[in-house]
Amino acid sequence: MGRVTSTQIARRLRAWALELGFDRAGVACLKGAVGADSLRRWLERGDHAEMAYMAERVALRADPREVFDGATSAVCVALQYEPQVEAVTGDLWPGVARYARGRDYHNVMGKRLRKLARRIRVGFPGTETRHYVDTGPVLERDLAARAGLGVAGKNTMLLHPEAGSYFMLGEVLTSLELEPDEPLADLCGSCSLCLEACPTGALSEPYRLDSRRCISYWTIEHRGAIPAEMRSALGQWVFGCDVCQEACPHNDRLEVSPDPAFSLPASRQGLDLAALSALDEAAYQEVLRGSPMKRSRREGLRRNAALAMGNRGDLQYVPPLGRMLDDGDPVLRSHAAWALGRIGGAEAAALLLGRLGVEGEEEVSGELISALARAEERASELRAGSS
Ligand code: B12
Repeated sequence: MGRVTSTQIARRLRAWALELGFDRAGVACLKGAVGADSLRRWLERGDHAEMAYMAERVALRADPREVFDGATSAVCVALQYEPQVEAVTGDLWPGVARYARGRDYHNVMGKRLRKLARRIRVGFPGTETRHYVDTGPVLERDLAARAGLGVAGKNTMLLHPEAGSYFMLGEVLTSLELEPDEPLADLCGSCSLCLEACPTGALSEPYRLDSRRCISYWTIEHRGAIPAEMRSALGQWVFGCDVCQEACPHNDRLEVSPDPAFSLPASRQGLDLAALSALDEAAYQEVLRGSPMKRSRREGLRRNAALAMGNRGDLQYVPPLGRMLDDGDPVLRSHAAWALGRIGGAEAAALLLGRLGVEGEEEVSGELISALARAEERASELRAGSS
C-alpha cells in the first residue's frame, strides 16, 4: 500500500470529528496567527478590560506552534446551539445568552474532543495532541477562520454562510502534517447592522470589541459592583448578550439544526428572575448543575437578576428586591437599592428608607440615598399621573 498523503489524513480526521457529533470540522496549519496584530492592538487599547488572562501567554496565542514541541496542525470543530428566541418563555431565559441555556459547552465539546484526540493518537501512533475549548492559549476564531469554518464578522463573531454565528468552537492541536482547508470569503460587505444594534457602543469600529462596554463581559466576567453608568444599559440581560448576533442577517435563515445538549432542560424552565435573585447555595448547586452560567458565580447571577428586575421596572419585583436589601453581601444590597430606585413608587421608597435606618456600610448608604431620591421622584410622577 502506498504512503497516506496529508490530504487523505486531513479528510479522515474531519470525518472522525463529524462522526463524534460536531457540525463542521476543518484543518488549519499552526504557523503564525493571522490575527496576532489585532490581538496586540486589542490588548494595548485595554479592550480586554480586567480579563488579565488575555494578556498572558500572548506569544503562544500569536503562534500556537509553541504550545508543544512539534505542534504543526489543528483540527478545528464547530458545534451549533439553539438560535430560536421563541424556544424560551418567562422573564429570565430571554435574558440568558442562547449558548448558555443548556449544558456547559466546555463539558459537551471537551468530551468529544478528548475522544477525537485519542482516536488520532491510536490511528497515527507517535502523534502528540492537545485539545481545547476556550481553555487554551489559542485565538480560536482566528484558527477556525484559517480552517475554513467561517470568517470574522464586524461584530468579531466567526460567521458561516449557512450556519450564521450561533456555534461554539474547539480544536485538537496535533503534530501531524495535514493539508489545510481554504479560508472563506468576507460575508459582511457594507453591512454594519451589528455595530448599530449594540446598545452600549461596545463595537466602536468594525472588528473591534471593547470589553469595557460589552454586556457579555459585565454579566459574565466581571466580579463585584457594576458601575452605575452600565447598569441600565444591561437591560434585561442576566448572563451574556446576543444583541450583535440577533442583528446579523446571516442568523436569520439557518440551514443547520442545533445540538440538543444546548437546549433549556425542563428542570430549569421554572426558574425566574425573583427565584434567581433569592437562590441559596443548595438550590444554586442543584438547579444550575452542569450549566455554563455558573461562571458568573451565585453572587454574580443574583446581582445581575437584581439589575434586570430594576430595568424591567415592574412593581411585582419590589418584594424580592426588598428582601435582597437585607442580604449579607453589600454588593447585592447596593444593586437591590439601585433596582428599587429605578422601579420607584411608595413601597420601594419605604423599603429603602427602612434599610437606611440600619445600614452599616457607608457605600451602601450612599446607594440607598440616591435610590430613595429616584424612587420618590417616581412616586410623585405616578401620583401626578393618576390625579
Ligand atoms: C475573551 C473572550 C470574550 C470576551 C471578549 C470578546 C472578544 N470579541 O474578544 C467577552 C467576555 C466580551 C466575550 C463575549 C462573547 N463571547 Co467570547 N471568548 C473570548 C475568548 C476566551 C478569547 C477571544 C479573543 O481572543 N479576543 C481577542 C480578539 C483580538 O480576538 P477575536 O475577537 O477572536 O478576533 C480575531 C478575529 O476577529 C480576527 N480579526 C480581527 N480583526 C479583523 C479584521 C478583519 C478584516 C478580519 C478578516 C479578521 C479580523 O483576528 C482576531 C485575532 O485572532 C474566546 C475563546 C478563545 N480562546 O479564543 C471566546 C469566544 C470568542 N467567545 C465566544 C462567544 C460565543 C461569545 C459570546 C457570543 C457569548 C455571549 N452570547 O454572551 C460573546 C460575543 C461578544 C463578541 N461580539 O465577541 C465564542 C465565539 C464563537 C463564534 N462563533 O465566533 C468563543 C470562540 C468561545 C468558543 N470556544 O466557542 N468573549
